[in-house]
Amino acid sequence: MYQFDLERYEKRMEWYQDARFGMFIHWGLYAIPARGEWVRSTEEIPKEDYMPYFDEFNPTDYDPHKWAKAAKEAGMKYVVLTAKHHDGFCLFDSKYTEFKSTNTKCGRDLVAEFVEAVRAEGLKVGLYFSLLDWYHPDYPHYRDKNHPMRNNPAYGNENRNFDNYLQLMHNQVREICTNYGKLDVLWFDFSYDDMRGEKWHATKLMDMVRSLQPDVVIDNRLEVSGEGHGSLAEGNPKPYHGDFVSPEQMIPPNGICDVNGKDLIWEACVTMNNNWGYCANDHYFKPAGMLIKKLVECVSKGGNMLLNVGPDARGNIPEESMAILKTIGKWMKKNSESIYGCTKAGIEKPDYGRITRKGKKLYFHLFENTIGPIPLMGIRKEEVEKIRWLATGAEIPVSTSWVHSDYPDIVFADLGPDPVLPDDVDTVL
Ligand code: FHN
Repeated sequence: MYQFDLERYEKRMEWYQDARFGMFIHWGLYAIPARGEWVRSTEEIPKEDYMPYFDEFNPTDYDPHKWAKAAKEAGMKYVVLTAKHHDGFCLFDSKYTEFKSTNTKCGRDLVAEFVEAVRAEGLKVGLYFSLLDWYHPDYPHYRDKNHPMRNNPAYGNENRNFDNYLQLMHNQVREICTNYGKLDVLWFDFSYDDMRGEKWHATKLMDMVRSLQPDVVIDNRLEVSGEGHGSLAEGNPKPYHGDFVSPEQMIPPNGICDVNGKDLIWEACVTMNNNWGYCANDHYFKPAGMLIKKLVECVSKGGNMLLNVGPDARGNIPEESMAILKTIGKWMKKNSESIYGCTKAGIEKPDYGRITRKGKKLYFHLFENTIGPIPLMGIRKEEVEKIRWLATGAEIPVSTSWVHSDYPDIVFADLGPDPVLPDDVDTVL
């Protein structure tokens, strides 16, 4: 009978909760059509029309050391790569399929090179594995009246042996858990409708994963999708509930807790533009300052942020993404102390920004200028030992003049002239 081992769970989650910030990488054949990772589905591309991309795939610029360095310089502590996405193409040398990178012109085990490069930069290694597989003849197509492809008779589900598919899926998960060293994160994706839990033989799968990678951190998508919180949140954890909740393209308004109000571990996965996989005509990229504020928001609510890049068909991270990573890294160089190992502050969010906490230290992130002194709401003067600008270490003297007589629990930190430009996020200790 499955027993949720709280002590072991909390131990394996320590590094993950300290890390707070990771890189997601969506990369594969779909980088060639360059219209996002769902292109085969959304454009109803038959297998015979998708295979030319397989024949062509040869990412001559692929250098995962560059990717790992970019993640490290951005202040990211872990990197999660799509070892296999829904199109079924394996970036690793699976013996259970011919649809893999080692059978393309490049002939390389892209995952093997990736894990080696990420570890060389001292970062934690994560692999994403799709539960869906549009290439496998026994994977059923999702019948959806609102989706043209799924009503196409060519996509019928007759004569499919789902157990055959599950055998392949479990075998491939065993391969990635066996052949690539110690994994730090395993990111399954995703459950939907009745395709969840034991439909994937999830208990058996989780038992196998835990036997091979006992301390790997696993997401909750054997059970739910990006919207759901799953059985851990409902107080009746299933064997496959996973270790963290994985909200997608959104930051939960108040963090995530279970039915008893206990905080749950969560990670918001976020794209830089509007696509996970490379999309040549998606030129809207979220400003770096906004993404910094979103990272602070996640941490101020007790969560992580997994920020995505989608490399192109040659293996290069788009220039727009690299520029964003550099700007974030510049901010993190001065302010990462207010991110790593931090969590909710336990006091009300000020209207000018957000607060993170690490032990007895509070980090006030000033997202907008205030008129005059900055009220450190919810703080009593006698509680304040010192105030410093995090970026420079400069003292901001705490003096009685800052305790507002009408609001005794407010300490004003008088930071002198405007300290914060609209897009420049800075932090006062
Ligand atoms: O369908 C996938 C999608 O392509 C992408 O991988 C995201 C990332 O979290 N997960 C699924 C959608 O929820």
